Amino acid sequence: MVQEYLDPNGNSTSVWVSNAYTSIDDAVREPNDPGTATSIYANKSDDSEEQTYTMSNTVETYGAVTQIVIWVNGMIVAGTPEITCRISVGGSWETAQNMGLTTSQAWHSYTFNGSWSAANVDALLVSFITPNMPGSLDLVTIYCAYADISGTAPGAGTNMKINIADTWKAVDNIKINIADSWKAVSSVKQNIGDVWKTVF
Ligand SMILES: [Ca+2]
Ligand SMILES: [Ca+2]
Repeated sequence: MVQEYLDPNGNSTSVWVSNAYTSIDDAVREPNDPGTATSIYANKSDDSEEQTYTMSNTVETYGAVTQIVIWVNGMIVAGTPEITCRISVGGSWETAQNMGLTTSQAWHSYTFNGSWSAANVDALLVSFITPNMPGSLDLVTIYCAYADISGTAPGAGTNMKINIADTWKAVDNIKINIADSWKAVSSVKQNIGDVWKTVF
C-alpha cells in the first residue's frame, strides 16, 4: 500500500465569511490537536454555501489511488449548522456526506472509495457545504482539514523512473541501441544469486 497526506493549498471558492486556506493547512494529523488559533467559519450570511479548496499534489507513485479520507477538526459553535463534505476527483463530484461535527471540537472523517490516477487526485477539490442557517447565532468552525490518500503500488514495469542530475525521468518504453538497431528492453532481468529477477 502507498499512502500520503495532502493539505489545502488554495481557495477554489471564497464564500464563507472566513475562508482562507491558510487557516486550515496546519498539517496536524488526527489525533493531534491543531489548536484554535486559526480557523475558517460560516455564519448566518453563509446559507447553503459551498466553500471549496484545492489540495497539494501527490508525491508518491501509485498503481491506483483507491481511498480518499477527508479529515476535519472542527465544531458547531452555536445553533445546529451541520455541514456536509464532498470531493471532486477524476472530473466528477462524489455525493456530499455529513461530516458529523458536534458542539465539541474534535476530529471527524469521511471515506471516499474508488479507483483514481495520481493525476486525478492532483486535481482534487474538497468542499464544505453549509445548510440553510436561519438562526442569527448559527456558527460552524473548522480548525484544520486534510486528505489521507492511499492506494496500490505500481505494477512491475510501470512508472519506472531514473534520476538524472537530481531530476526524475520516466523510463517507460526504454530502448537500447545494439548494432545500430533500437531494441525495446521492456522485459529486462538481472541475475541475483543465480535467480533471474524482473527489473522492468
Ligand atoms: Ca488552523
Ligand atoms: Ca457568504
